[in-house]
Amino acid sequence: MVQSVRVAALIGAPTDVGAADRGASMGPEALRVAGLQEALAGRGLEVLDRGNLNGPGNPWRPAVDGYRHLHEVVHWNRQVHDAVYAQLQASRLPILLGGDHCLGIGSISAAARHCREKNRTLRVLWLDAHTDFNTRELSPSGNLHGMSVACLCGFGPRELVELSGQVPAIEPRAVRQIGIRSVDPAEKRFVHEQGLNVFDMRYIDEMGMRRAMRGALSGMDERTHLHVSFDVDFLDPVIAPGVGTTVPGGPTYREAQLCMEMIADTGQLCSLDIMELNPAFDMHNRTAMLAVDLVESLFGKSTLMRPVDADGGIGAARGE
Ligand SMILES: [Mn+2]
Repeated sequence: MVQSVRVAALIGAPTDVGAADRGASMGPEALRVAGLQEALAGRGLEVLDRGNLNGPGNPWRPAVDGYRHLHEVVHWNRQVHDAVYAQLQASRLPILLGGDHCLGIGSISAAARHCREKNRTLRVLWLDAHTDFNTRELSPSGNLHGMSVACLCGFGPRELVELSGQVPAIEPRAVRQIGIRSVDPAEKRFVHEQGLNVFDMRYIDEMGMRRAMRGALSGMDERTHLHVSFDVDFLDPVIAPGVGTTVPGGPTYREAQLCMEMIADTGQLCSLDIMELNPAFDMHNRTAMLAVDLVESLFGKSTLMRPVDADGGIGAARGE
């Protein structure tokens, strides 16, 4: 299948107002330094770098009424929503360079608005160590980067929940979460109650990444808009130390590559977030370079040409 969108637009959102640690604000530049634009161009995409969005600094205050920095988080998410939506309207593939994962609210709200207008079905793949399904009642910290998916599903502060122009922006059944291994106790019950589709590490351990991805990508058709929200802490910290909230026991290099390659095989990736990269915790920008390497696979880089069988499985690689 040929991808319908071949022009990608990079949108930097240099902020960490939703995070537990400072430093994700340096993520966009680290991804550029690691050669993201060149890598995408190497995959045959035309790449426009729209530069960075602007917004308030990080006031580093405690939670008020259960939320930390709500005003700042709303400001940044409005910027992100408008920028991502504008690129989708222009038939480009927006790539949001985070920034912490609270910005997934703005990005996915824009995708949801776009899909509604174009009569397309949104499928969100949330690659993350965390479910990000907290509310202010459930969250131990009040950090909004742990509440993104709940906000998108209609649970959260009005200004964030309403961003897409409809509440909820998405239904839980539009989401597939992969790589999950850290969920707060009360959040766990809420995930279950709302019926979120989660392929956690136990599932990946027992069934393999291939089965998880087959499940996560099942039921799509030609009208599906696939949005990938890639939190870099999805990856095992042994290979990806450059994030604020490392959780041991994540996907290995090979598992992550397979995940990205299987998404690429669908040919339906229409929007992407690369989130939570934190250069303050990284070593020689290696996590940024790994993220770029994985994004290449996400856009179809593979070792050899592979025939895809009718079942969606692959045959042995052929070198001709
Ligand atoms: Mn996250």
